[in-house]
Amino acid sequence: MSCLPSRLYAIVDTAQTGGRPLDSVVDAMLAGGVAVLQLRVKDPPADEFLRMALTLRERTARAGCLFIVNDRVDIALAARADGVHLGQEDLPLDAARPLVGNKLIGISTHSLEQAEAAERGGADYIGFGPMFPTRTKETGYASRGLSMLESVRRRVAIPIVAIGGITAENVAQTWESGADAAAMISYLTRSDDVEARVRSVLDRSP
Ligand code: 3NM
Repeated sequence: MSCLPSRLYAIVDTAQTGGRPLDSVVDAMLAGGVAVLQLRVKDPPADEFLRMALTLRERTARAGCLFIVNDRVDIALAARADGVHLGQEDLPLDAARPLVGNKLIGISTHSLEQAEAAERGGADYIGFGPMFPTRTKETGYASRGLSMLESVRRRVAIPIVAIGGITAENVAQTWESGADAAAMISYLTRSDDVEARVRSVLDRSP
């Protein structure tokens, strides 16, 4: 049983809301049926990050949606999130686990070795990417592509969340190549109709 209840892992990035209030973007995502939501805020003051996280915690709880905080264990705990997502340069998994207890920990990975290390270290799921070219984040990696995703799938048993450049057009390929879920930022939010974008992805979900 995957710890992720949906094939779509939506990320709301405060730099990618097109100037709209965070709450309205999130409400549109939830109205469309998002069941896993991550809050991503780059380099914010902690008090601001926490305020946003608390607002999203309330909204996601009401909708029965899993809520994950990106990068920051302290904010995830203070906001009573369901989990935290950590990059390769964030707090290491073995330091985060005792703090987080049985909340979810996801680890961003970009290679087979990193994916295997995250599983060995007790991650609940991994992100794997960038699958395709993306302008949302300077990852420092070339596109990993579907065949690398298939290789990771063969070697790792925990849920895989594919990320990077995923849209309604290519999402099914990521699921077919072994991703349990697909993470999306700009495809969902770079639109006037966020709810319709969410539905367009979920409608393709097997
Ligand atoms: N992490 P979009 S790619 C946040 O490869 C992030 O780990 C990546 O945004 C990784 O859906 C990425 O707009 C950006 O392409 C994803």
